[in-house]
Amino acid sequence: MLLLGGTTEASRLAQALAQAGVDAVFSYAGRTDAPVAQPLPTRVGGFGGVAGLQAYLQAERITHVVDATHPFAAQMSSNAVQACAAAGVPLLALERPAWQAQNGDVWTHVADMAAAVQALPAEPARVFLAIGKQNLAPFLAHTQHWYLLRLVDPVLDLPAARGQVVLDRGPFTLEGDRALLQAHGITHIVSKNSGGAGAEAKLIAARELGLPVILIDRPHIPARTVVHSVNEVLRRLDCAGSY
Ligand code: 3Y8
Ligand code: NAP
Repeated sequence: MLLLGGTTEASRLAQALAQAGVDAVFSYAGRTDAPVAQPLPTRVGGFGGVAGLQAYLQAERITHVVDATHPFAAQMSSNAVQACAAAGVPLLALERPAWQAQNGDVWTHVADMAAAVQALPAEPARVFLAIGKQNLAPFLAHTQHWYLLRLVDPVLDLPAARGQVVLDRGPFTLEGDRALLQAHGITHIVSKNSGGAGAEAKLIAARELGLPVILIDRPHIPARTVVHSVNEVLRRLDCAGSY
């Protein structure tokens, strides 16, 4: 089995597969300097597009692929759909449901990053940009705002007047995110609708503090079989070894 990872759910599935003695390999893109170690043999780096992934599936005699990548890893997921179809290898996606607004949430849903930039107010705000290190430039171009950035690796810094970088890998805690929002006097949060428990703390803290959240919709991913739990993946694997 090839497990396309990089999320909390992928790490949980890796634990279950290792315990079950499944012959699986864990795959990271290599986006961070020192990703969390996994209890499975691990490969790091791209495959080289659809063709590269198809060649990998054939060379490694992969019989099952689980795509447990992040909902915003749309290119990887699209490549997996195409390469698995071409190679005739069953594909299963392990995906967490999108977050749904609850009482007290002050959410503005936007379609993409550009729309998120436009959704910020004209007057100066103190914005927690919890979107990682990509896509920052369009936000920073609006110089009236002060930005709090949370990154995994120390890849950039900001002058104090423009904002501050916090290095943290997550999964995050409610206590930690509430303290972060209060310590920096945050007035707005920008977040992807990642779903899952690992990134949810900031939204719960925002609800408690009555802070507005600009929530970016997930990108489109081509149709594939989707399950929402590690147990469902294992159940499908057990049934005659096919999905
Ligand atoms: C390299 C592996 C685990 C997985 C943990 C989850 C939870 C913590 C929340 C905030 C939001 C953000 C970001 C985030 C979260 C989990 C999960 C998740 C968001 C690691 C990891 C890799 C990455 C890549 C990284 C991106 C960035 C996105 C930071 C490891 C820690 C913002 C997404 O510096 C970079 O280039 C970072 C790139 C893609 C988004 C971006 O566009 O910048 N994730 N994150 C994976 C690989 O190489 O294949 O380093 O250990 C994994 C996790 N990140 O095992 O417990 O499951 O979602 N990751 C977002 O959701 O908006 C942080 O700060 O509140
Ligand atoms: P992406 O834009 O969908 O993928 C870009 C390219 O990166 C892919 O075409 C592939 O390269 C390579 N790649 C992506 N994930 C890979 C994996 N697990 N193993 C091997 N190669 C991979 O991906 P992304 O959004 O940059 O995400 C990269 C990683 O970070 C993924 O593991 C994802 O689960 C994790 N992550 C992403 C986010 C996010 O917000 N995007 C959040 C949390 C975690 P080739 O075409 O060369 O094969």
